[in-house]
Amino acid sequence: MLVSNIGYPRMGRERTLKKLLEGYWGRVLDEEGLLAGAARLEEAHWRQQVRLGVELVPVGDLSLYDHVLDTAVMFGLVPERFEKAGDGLSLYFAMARGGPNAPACAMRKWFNTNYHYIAPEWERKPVLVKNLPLQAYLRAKDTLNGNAKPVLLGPFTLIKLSKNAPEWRRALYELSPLYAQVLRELDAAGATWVQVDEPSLILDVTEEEAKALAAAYRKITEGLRGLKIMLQTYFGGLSQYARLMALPVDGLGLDFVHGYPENIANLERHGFPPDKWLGLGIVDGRNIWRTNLRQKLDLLHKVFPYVPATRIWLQPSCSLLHLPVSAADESHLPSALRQGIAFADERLTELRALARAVKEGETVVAAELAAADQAQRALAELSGRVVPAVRMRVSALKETDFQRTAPYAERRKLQSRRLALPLFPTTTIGSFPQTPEVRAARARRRRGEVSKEQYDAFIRGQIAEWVRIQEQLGLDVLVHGEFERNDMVEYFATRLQGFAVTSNAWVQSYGSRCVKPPILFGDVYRDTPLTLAEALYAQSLTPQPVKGILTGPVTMLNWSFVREDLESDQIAYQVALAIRDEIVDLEKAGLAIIQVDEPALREGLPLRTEERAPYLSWAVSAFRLATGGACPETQIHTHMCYVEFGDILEAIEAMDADVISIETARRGGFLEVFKRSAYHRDIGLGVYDVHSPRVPEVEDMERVIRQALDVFRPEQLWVNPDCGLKTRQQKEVAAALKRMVKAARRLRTEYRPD
Ligand code: THG
Ligand code: ZN
Repeated sequence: MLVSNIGYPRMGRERTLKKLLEGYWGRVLDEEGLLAGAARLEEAHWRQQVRLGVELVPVGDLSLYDHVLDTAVMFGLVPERFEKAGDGLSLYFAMARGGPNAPACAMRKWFNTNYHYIAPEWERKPVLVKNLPLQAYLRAKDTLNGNAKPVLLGPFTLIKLSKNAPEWRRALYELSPLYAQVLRELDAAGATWVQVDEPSLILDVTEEEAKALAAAYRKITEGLRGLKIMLQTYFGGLSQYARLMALPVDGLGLDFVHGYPENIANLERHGFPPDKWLGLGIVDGRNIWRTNLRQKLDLLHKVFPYVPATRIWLQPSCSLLHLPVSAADESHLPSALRQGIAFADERLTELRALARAVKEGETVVAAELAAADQAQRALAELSGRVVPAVRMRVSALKETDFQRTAPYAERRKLQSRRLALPLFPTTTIGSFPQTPEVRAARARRRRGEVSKEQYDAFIRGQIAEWVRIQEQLGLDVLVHGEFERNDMVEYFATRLQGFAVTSNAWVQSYGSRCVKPPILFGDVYRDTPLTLAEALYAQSLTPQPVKGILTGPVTMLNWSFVREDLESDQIAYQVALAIRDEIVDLEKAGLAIIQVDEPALREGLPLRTEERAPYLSWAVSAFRLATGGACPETQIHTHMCYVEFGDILEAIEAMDADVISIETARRGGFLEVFKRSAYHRDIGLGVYDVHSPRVPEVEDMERVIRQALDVFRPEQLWVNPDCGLKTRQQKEVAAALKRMVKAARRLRTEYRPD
């Protein structure tokens, strides 16, 4: 039995890779400096994994931006528009981030994680440009000796994640000889194992696809002398297990955490090929709770009848890319909580303990087992884990709590009378630029260099300035600007009971960008208002309506590390009740419009179709519970980003918000979806793309509105940028909004209300 890893967090404990990349992009570091820095980081990660007992160390997993992009470039899948982008790093980063006159390749979510990959585009036939796993293997050989396991994204998944790939059989046919070449070169260089990642195999794979894969893998692995293939799947169980276990590879990596109990059932029903190795994903690579080692030993004993220990590698359920590096940095957490969590390094330590328990007997690791037991107990007894009042409130919920007190049509009348807004009302999504000044003030407050009073006064100054700017621009519905918030989820988590915020638990989101997901460890409730002071202050400065901005319950869950001892719906309802209380407070203070953002509602959608309906059911209910306490005269908005919403339009309707704004600027085809559905509620049109520094023309925005008028009635439409403006420059924002208001006014004179 060997301890194996599938991938290690790239950024490093001090986010070294982020600093290297941003240094390179900001031209304070040259190419040589970047590559040397990355090589040092890579080697440090290898040594660390060896130190922690890993016997098969993944190499080639430290990508400079994204491993899917690496694979695309390796096979020459470079779109025409990057012809002038040079080669090497400049081409690579142009594809990731955009180059002169060449928009970046699309960024998409990596399965149901918070990691984003760059989607390959097939404009030409793939060719083998460079053998990246071979290069990684040669770099690692001296440090790791026989323990280096090169990692490579497999052809099936590469095709599934690509844009404009040819018909999949043809694409597979084109790629097979290239993969064969990559593997032959690794074989010749003396590599013993290669990990070929095929996470797409956990999706709904057809029988026909499974058959075609067998032929492709036969071609890919033909004539290899010593090199063995571990076909690695993760994020779920295999629905085509019986066919896939027969693929001509030497090992099958299965996820027994997110694919539990499906993969156990697969073993029991179909057995395991006696000539193959099993990569047994046994500790969680996605969530941070310390492993119940005894439970996992039981699991191992269920596997042994089908696979002997000598043919098993113990692994995390997936790459550790999705975890922070080390829980040792979180010593400020309550000690029971600190003891109850495990990040990447602690996961590897757990694997070693499990392997020793099997090989040397449980007494050898008695101390580890006892500590894990103790941690489970401490976590269960953690202060705040169970708050009876919260449990009682949730269990007493009635159907009417999930409903507004008046139907939409009636609310609409009441709200339009109260608000008396013009046709095509203008607003923004909530945040205004987080200038260096704002960030510096927050940093000073964090370090205790300024008092709370001084900091609050600074924030009030920002709010006042932007209320004045918004009035001058002529916007109809104002916002306070969110200057007090860093990441919205982290901000709300610091103010809610039941959440803990970490100090260094960074996880890569895309490229050099990271997030620090809060830990939802206990029963959630609100003991003081979350946003009231800032919203109220803004409203006190203006007669115009100010829109309160809150983060919805589903997004709070999807962007946090969430406890596993309570069902998701129950947790979501707790968060929803806290938000519901805040809405009531905002209402009492006189706010007439409240937006509850759910940017992550779509991304929580389970990968397998059969799990989607139950998810959407509780997700929609949680939103309805959060907003159901608002009186009919209060207008509830919601906002969603990056939504492929064609498949959840019914759920969006069921949320029963009065107004919805969707990030649309980069999505053709969204009008089609709405045309088909005869959507009748108000909709905030994202009339320009906030992710581009370009200031749009009045005519561009006018065109977007006119196109929408083919599908919507004028009375349905709001006019706004397609997302928050926190990453933009102050000057750009004012210029763009000025033109946006102008576009709305032009149309207003044309379409007077009847
Ligand atoms: N918040 C959280 N998760 C998210 C998003 C978010 N997941 C999806 C999407 N938005 C990812 N987008 C981003 C955008 C910007 C950044 C991270 C993820 C970002 N991060 C800063 C960085 O890495 O420099 C760190 C910010 C900080 O200092 O707090 O800019 O919006 N939870
Ligand atoms: Zn958005």
